[in-house]
Amino acid sequence: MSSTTAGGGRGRFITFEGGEGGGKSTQIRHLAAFLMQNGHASLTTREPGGSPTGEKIRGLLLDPDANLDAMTQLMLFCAARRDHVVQLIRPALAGGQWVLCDRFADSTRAYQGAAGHIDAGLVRTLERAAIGETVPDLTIILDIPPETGLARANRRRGENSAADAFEASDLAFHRRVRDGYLAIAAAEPDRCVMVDANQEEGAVADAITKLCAHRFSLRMPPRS
Ligand code: Z5A
Repeated sequence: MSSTTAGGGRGRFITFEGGEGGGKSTQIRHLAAFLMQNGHASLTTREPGGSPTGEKIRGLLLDPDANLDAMTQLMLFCAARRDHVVQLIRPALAGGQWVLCDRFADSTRAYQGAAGHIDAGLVRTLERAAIGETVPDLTIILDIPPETGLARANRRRGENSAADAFEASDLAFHRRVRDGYLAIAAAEPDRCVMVDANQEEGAVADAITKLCAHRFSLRMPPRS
């Protein structure tokens, strides 16, 4: 988690979503810099994790030896999210910070719901219990073919380190995750915007900068 100084006014809540290796962390860094140029302090955080207790739960969730079934994962993700929202996200937004979160409730819909085959109604009930009114102002879904995203993630991890519990899932699982995100974007077009992540890093950053400048009336950087 990292944070810059508060700039006053109401904070905005922006979440980054998508399959493995889409470049969420990379793009969050670009957006935080752009927001800073516009005088908006931001808090960068992630799920699972973000709060001290959430990070402890993250250790359990990503442990490849834990062998958790999708229902156990669902409950742990929601417990971690509740703590994250209460301890970190709400106070930051109330203090005027913009919160940039690497994954949030849509990850649960896509991974445990669409890919893990848990009933969508149950996923949404637990989502509401976990987040209440703390719904993102904007969700950026970085869309990438799973083969490409997994190859990026493998390169970053290196050949000698073990995949986490989700990276180790088969390609069919990652395809269902992508389909899940496509369905979320189609169902909530005001909140969710799909961005093509299968392009060069700078091109993805430009697309996100333009999107946020338009959505939140921010100044575009001068052309270099
Ligand atoms: N999960 C879940 O099941 N349910 C939930 O409710 C939640 C999560 C919240 C968390 O893993 C796992 O938990 C996640 C879903 C599940 N697992 N999966 N799959 P994590 O936090 O360890 O990892 P992640 O969220 O999946 O992040 P990531 O995909 O590993 O990375 P990323 O943030 O999207 O990408 P990145 O780190 O910015 O970039 C990855 C690499 O690609 C890196 O080497 C970059 O330099 C490179 N990169 C970035 N952009 C580009 C472009 N444009 N071109 C080429 N290369 C690039």
